[in-house]
Amino acid sequence: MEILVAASAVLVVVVVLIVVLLVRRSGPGRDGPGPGGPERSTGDGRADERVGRAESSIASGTAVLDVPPTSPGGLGARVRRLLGSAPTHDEWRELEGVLIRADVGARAAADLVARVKARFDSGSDPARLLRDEIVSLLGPASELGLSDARPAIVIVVGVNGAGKSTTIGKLAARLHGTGKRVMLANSDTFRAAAGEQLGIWAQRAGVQIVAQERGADPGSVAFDAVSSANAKGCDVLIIDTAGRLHTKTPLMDELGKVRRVTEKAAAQTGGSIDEILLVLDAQTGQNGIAQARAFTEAVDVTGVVLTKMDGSARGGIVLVVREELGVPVKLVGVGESIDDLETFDPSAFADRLLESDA
Ligand SMILES: Nc1nc2c(ncn2[C@@H]2O[C@H](COP(=O)(O)OP(=O)(O)OP(=O)(O)O)[C@@H](O)[C@H]2O)c(=O)[nH]1
Ligand SMILES: [Mg+2]
Repeated sequence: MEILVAASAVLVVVVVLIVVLLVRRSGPGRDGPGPGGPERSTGDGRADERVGRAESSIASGTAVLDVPPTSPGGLGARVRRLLGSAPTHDEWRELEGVLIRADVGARAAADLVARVKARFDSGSDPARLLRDEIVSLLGPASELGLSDARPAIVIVVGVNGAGKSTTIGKLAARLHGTGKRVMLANSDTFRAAAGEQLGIWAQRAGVQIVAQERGADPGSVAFDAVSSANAKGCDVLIIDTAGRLHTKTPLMDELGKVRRVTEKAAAQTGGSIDEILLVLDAQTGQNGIAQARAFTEAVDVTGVVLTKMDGSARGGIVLVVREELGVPVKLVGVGESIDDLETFDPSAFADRLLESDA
């Protein structure tokens, strides 16, 4: 009888122990939520995938150098996690990689890392330092420099579809809104519908337009437009040009000719070309630097307009353009409507880059 009671007591203890163990295993994390905890509970499949990848990299001993490229919390949060308070050489190298993946470009990335490293100490917030250095690399906000000549002249250049004509429409509306008399000139005599498209923008913006028949010499359109704008007392003439591949030498030479002819016409009216704006699509990535270099060599670009920043593009390319060519970003396109043009704000740009999913 006693043996039976003792055996039952042992059995009860064993069952209780098994139940306790099972409950603890199925509970919400044995050691609290941990870095991956909140993501799992969101039910976001991609987050689960990221956690999975992070766990497998921890298992393979590469956790530090193989941080998943789309960590939650954006680039800034990722930089904080990566560097901590005493970054190793490899972690600084990894920061360079993170920036390159955000389209910042190898040279600008190396420069930024060197700047952050020089200012870093154990109490620093690396994301804050990085943000400040991005702002400092971009330089102060740079307005359009339009002279008092009649007309002040802006030429707009860039590859096909970058957003030149749309930007011209928006810019015309903005200048018109400040009381300027604006004229547009269609030097894109190559594309069939170009004149019509620019005409629609002129109408929306409430400004004048000059155009010639398709196939006309783009240089003579620009030349005549300067005389016409001068005769009509216009304050600003904005010249649209055909989109062209920056690698096509004859097309780039043609652009050089438009600039020279416009300069000559401007000299006759006592003015000069005030701005040559290169329109860059924010989604372009590293090809943007090749575009910027070719256009700068052909026509001495004075500023960049970064378009399509209303999408998910980070626009890191402007850091490369600034770093390697010294050309400032002046305007930003944030949509397809006439009001969707903003003056470039380096601080806002840096904030956006650091908040972006890296
Ligand atoms: N979302 C968005 N779309 C834009 C922006 N700027 C231009 N676009 C669109 O980009 C497309 C091309 O714009 P265009 O202004 O015709 O480009 P373009 O450089 O003049 O093109 P080509 O004359 O053919 O070389 C159009 O669908 C525009 O609506 C922008 O800031 N945001
Ligand atoms: Mg166009």
